[in-house]
Amino acid sequence: MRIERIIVHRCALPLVRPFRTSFFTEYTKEVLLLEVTTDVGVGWGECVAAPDPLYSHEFNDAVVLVWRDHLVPRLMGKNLAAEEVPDLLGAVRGHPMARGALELALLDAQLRASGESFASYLDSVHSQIPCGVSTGIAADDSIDTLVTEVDGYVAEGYRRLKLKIQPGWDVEPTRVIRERYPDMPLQVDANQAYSRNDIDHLCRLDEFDLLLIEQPIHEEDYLGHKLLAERMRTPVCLDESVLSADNAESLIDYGACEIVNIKAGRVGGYLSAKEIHDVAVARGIPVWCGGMVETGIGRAANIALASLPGFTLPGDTSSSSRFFSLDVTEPFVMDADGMMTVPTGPGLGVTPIPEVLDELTVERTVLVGS
Ligand code: SMG
Ligand code: MG
Repeated sequence: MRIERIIVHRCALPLVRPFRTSFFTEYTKEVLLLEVTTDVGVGWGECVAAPDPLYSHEFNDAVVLVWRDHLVPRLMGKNLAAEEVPDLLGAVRGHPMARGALELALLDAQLRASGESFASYLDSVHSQIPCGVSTGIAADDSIDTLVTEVDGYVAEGYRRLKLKIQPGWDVEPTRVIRERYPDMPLQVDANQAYSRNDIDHLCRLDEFDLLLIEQPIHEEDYLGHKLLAERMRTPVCLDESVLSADNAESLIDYGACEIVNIKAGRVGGYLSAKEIHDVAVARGIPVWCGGMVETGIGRAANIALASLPGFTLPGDTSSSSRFFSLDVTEPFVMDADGMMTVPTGPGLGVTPIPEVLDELTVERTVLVGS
């Protein structure tokens, strides 16, 4: 496969409600979609970076520069298979979201040409997956607002709830939701908002019978997570700390985590995501598919990934309508039992709807070709 043209579509999708985490409140999803034309056809990729470097160091303007000056030039003029992308880009340090999006677009093009679905390529074992939903911190700091939002998700059929927490918004909201839904699988995500000095406080969450606590402490504090895991009954799950298969193996064997959140963008792409899955399965560690408020392009890929056998916990694989009234692809719709059908068409099985893409695009940059 030879790359002939690359277009970056910078899109802005208004969110149905603000998404507030311990580090940021998002009102509009600004996303870079990559359209890569090759001699075997077109492929699409989504970059999960945001406009600002708050979830991780990556951000959209930097991604475009890294693509243009460092990553794309290493792929040009070569007859390549998508599986060669990680090695071809290997000399460049960091920027996993940027490299992952390029790899995804080339995988999509390659699979469309061969007629195979992304799920089948990844060795999927399920045609449907159970869905969880991530609930932000209430924009007005009100537990009533949280309850209204959660009630809506439960009525829609979600099989697992995740609450975003931070100091001052943790024990009480979790208690209210647990008392209201005693049997609902429930987990919390702090996005690094605590430190190893907060272990006693975090242990107060043990009484709520949570599935897991996600990334409570700074991403580089492995000892802090290990100490917490030794003290807390609730399993400790890592998100931001997990960057590669070797790093996942180290964190698991060191005792810093008991469950792994897999997000392809964070780990450099779906091939690396699958390696992490395999490492975790070999150690009996459950994994689940994280989300980065993806459009239908990234959502399709995540749903395929979540259908691998080691994904034994529901992922942040909600309906498109959880975030968007208008998605760039046909929307993903969870059924009333909280299950999502895994796409079966060639490649990702979805493409942007041209008129909708036009409507949502705020900038179009040609990186290669004309
Ligand atoms: O796509 O459902 C989704 C979002 C899930 O909470 C979610 N993601 O740390 O896990 C996480 C956060 C990061 C979101 S930053 C935009
Ligand atoms: Mg997280």
